[in-house]
Order: sequence, then structure tokens, then C-alpha cells
Amino acid sequence: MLSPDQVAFYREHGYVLVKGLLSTEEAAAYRQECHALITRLQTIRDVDATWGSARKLSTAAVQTRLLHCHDVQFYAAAFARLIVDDRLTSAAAALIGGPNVQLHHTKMFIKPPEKGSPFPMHQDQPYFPHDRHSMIAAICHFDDAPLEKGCVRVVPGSHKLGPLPHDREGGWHLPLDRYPLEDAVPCPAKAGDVLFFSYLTIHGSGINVSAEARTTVLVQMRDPLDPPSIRTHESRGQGMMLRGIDPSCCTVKPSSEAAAATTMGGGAM
Ligand SMILES: O=C(O)CCC(=O)C(=O)O
Repeated sequence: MLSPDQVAFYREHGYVLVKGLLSTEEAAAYRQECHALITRLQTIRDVDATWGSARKLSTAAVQTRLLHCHDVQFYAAAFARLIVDDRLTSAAAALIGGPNVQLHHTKMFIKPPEKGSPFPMHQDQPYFPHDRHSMIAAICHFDDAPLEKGCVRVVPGSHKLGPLPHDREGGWHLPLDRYPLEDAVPCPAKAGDVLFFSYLTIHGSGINVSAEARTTVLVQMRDPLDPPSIRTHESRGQGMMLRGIDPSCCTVKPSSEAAAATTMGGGAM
């Protein structure tokens, strides 16, 4: 469980880095799962997810890469255990501010050594807007992420600005000249640390120029009573309850469409 100080820090700054949420042994085991998964996937498809806009942040002549997989819990059971881990979901519940935590999606990122792609500064909100802005991300670190590995950077307090206009080209991002990565606060992390932040918190990350990969899984979660404002970014597994219950299934009289979705295990997207 998070301390009241950690929750207060999150409310004020829009993020909180929870040290040692996982043990170093657990982090090492998840790291192995991630690298084994990407090795399997690379044999069948292109796994690079570098944003078009990120290319503009690369100063080196070398083309950066970002190895990626969405919804990792469908690929290895270890990740299914991670997303219902009581330590993760109790922290998420404290930050969301209710007893219930619902999955939106997960994504694994491996920033390869020496050329791991950056993320331009952005809010996550434009990707999947929700009415009440309860959405949070938890970035689980499976190896150390110092500054030179392209650790996540945040703009403290930016969650209070509400949704900001973003450029859409090359991935939703804030204007590169007005939001330089270097101006944001770096959040260097150790293996086992988890960085939580609001989907309104401006964040990004630099290039991994170190000799080691940076390995993370991001879990995006919300209050089940916070409906999506538009139908977008839907994915397999969305709506799964990670903690508590989904009260929305019993609060409205189901229309025939909603009843059909419930029967198919669809639930709220
Ligand atoms: O993992 C990172 O460095 C940042 C990820 C991120 O910003 C995102 O997925 O929205």
C-alpha cells in the first residue's frame, strides 16, 4: 500500500515513483520474459514502434529502434500475474481514488542499447480520452533505467492543466520546440521500481545511449466508472478487472446491445 505522503505527492505532481515495488529477483524474471517474447515475435513480424516524430529528436546518424508488444498478458502468463499483483493494483487503487481498477491495455518496450528510441513529450489523454480522467499508467522497470538509458521524464504538476492540444503527425505529441525533453524532470529508476503517472501528466523519454537495453512494461488502468469519451484505442483484454468489481455492469438497465456485449465478455471498453 502507498503511504499517505506518496498519494499526496501524486495528487500534487501527477506522478510518483514507487521504489522496490517488485524485488530485483522478480524484475529479473520479468526481464527475461520480455526478452524471450521479443525474440519470438521478431521471427514473425516487425516489432519496431518508433514514433515518426521521435526521428526528429535523434541527433545521432544512427536510426533508433523501439522493440514493442501490446497486451503482453496474451503472450506469456507471467504478465497476467503481473497485472493482478496486489502490490501494483493496491497502489493503482490508491491513486485512482477508489476500490476498483480496470485494465485499459499493456505494452512492453525494450529500448535497445545505444539506439533506443525517444518519446517526444506528450499526454496520453489524446490517445484514449475518458470523461473523468481517472486513467493512470504504471511503468514497471525490469532493469535499471538511469538517465543515459532514456529514463522517463515528466513535467510535475502538468496534470492540472487538463487536456492540451497535440500535434497528431508521427504519434500524438506536443510541439517539439515548446516542449523540449531536456526541460522535463528525469525519473531515473532501478529494477523493480514502478513509476505511476496520470494520463494528463506531460511525459516523454530520451534516447538509450547506454550499452544495455532498457526493459519496461506499462500498464494503463482506470476507474471502471470512467467511460471512454470516444471509441478509440480498443484492444483485446480491455475492461478486465484487475482489482475490485465493475459496478457499471449493474447500474444501468442493459440495452440489447450492451447485453450482447456483456454476454460476449465485452464489458465497458
Ligand atoms: O517508456 C517510455 O519511455 C515512455 C512511454 C510513453 O511515453 C508512452 O507509452 O506513452
